[in-house]
Amino acid sequence: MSTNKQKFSSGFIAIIGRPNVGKSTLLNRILGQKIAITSNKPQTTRNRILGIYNFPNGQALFVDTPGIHKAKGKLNRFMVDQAVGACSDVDLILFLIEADDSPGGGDEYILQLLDKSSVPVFLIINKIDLVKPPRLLKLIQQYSERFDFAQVIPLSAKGGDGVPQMLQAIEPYLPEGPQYYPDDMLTDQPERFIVAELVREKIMRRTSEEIPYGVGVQVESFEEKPEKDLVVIQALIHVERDSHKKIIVGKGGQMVKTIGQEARKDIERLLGTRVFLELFVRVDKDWSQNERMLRELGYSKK
Ligand SMILES: Nc1nc2c(ncn2[C@@H]2O[C@H](COP(=O)(O)OP(=O)(O)OP(=O)(O)O)[C@@H](O)[C@H]2O)c(=O)[nH]1
Ligand SMILES: [Mg+2]
Repeated sequence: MSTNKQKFSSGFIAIIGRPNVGKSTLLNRILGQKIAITSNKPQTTRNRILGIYNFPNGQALFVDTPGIHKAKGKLNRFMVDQAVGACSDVDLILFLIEADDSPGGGDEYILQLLDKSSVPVFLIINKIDLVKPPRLLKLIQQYSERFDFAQVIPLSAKGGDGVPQMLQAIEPYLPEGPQYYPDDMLTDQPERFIVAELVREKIMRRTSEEIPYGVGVQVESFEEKPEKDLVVIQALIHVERDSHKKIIVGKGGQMVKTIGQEARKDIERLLGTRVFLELFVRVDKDWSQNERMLRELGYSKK
């Protein structure tokens, strides 16, 4: 091996923060492709989602996490555990906040977790498109007084401003290490998982109140028909109540049809083929409190 060969570096980077601050939007922006679902409602993400980003001589493994919040109920406790658990065994933590918000109790809870950790933390101030510079300066000052951040980076995950600068700042924090995944891989999530998530995203975006929080989606069959450039997918939407089923199905099946059409477009883009998507809606009363159902839907560590 030649001695002047450049070293390769690689490492894990957790993206954490309160719900709805833009963690998943940032992951998608870093990758330049949508692998994590997003919505304007809190608690959209429920699992850890790995995104693989390649530098010329390094590989950064970003872990998007559910928003950290006061969890009530089994599903929410699973979500928060996923996020908190993602902060150990990483090389860097990106703590995301929103530029148009002020420091509050939710962030203080996260800062107390960070106090106990020895991993370097970047404060990422997202959504700078929503504020004027003086506001930003005040926020930087308030947070820097409270915690010793390795770096403070303002950006817009949605518009992209500041994201290249963030990536540049991250690279030196990657320790020397192997290339964990091939160059052309974006995530280790199975396609089936992302497909189910895309269906759930459309439901998150199309429904309101408690309905989106009681929805779980499962891909039941995924059949590739390469000779027809087609994938045939059947997915099951679990809801908690009859009244929720009624709303998701909609008048004359109109709502579930719209959800299916919107999800199909994203799935076709993801898979690069034509997709035939069939959706079924089933009532599983209070499934989100049921250990067996949680496990089946991937919301359990066991
Ligand atoms: N204006 C503006 N909106 C943004 C920006 N980044 C994200 N958003 C919006 O913020 C909302 C939440 O984004 P998500 O990426 O789903 O947030 P999250 O932190 O992953 O949320 P959870 O998964 O629920 O914890 C969405 O409506 C995004 O479009 C940004 O830079 N500017
Ligand atoms: Mg998210």
